[in-house]
Amino acid sequence: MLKSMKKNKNFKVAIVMGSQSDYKTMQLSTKILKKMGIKFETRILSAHRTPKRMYEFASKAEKNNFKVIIAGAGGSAHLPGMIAAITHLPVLGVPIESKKLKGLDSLLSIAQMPKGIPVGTLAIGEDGAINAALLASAIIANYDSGVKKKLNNWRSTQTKSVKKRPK
Ligand code: RP5
Repeated sequence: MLKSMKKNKNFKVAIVMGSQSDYKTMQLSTKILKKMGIKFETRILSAHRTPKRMYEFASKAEKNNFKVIIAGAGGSAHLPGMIAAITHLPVLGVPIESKKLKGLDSLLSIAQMPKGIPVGTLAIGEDGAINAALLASAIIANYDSGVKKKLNNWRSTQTKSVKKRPK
């Protein structure tokens, strides 16, 4: 474990989203983090409608003890990429399933980052929100044995729940 991480085990994950309308999807990330016992905060930040708020958050995220940022956005989904441009913290992007293009717009917008500023892009919609939280948990698990145990239990419960034969 890194010395700095050992000293401060107060790890937090940020779950940010472009709009209230994204919360239905992003709430699934919160459910997973709760199960893993990981502290998190949720915020509405829009790259387009509230750019100053987004900048304020991203520029202070490390100082505020966030270790991973999950960012959900839909349509012209610039939020994850803009946050990644401001902070070196890992940013996991969740493409929200938009009404008009079913999230393909969000996916391409989040995935097609220029080299140099990465965003870890997840699947469109609910699967993406769940997997972003599992991935954030896997990152935190490297530094927190309690989270590692919970994550491995969660995975083995999932494995056990898969029936051998269809009914
Ligand atoms: C994006 O625009 C948000 O992330 C949201 O997915 C989309 C639509 O926002 P609303 O018009 O529903 O507020 O910035």
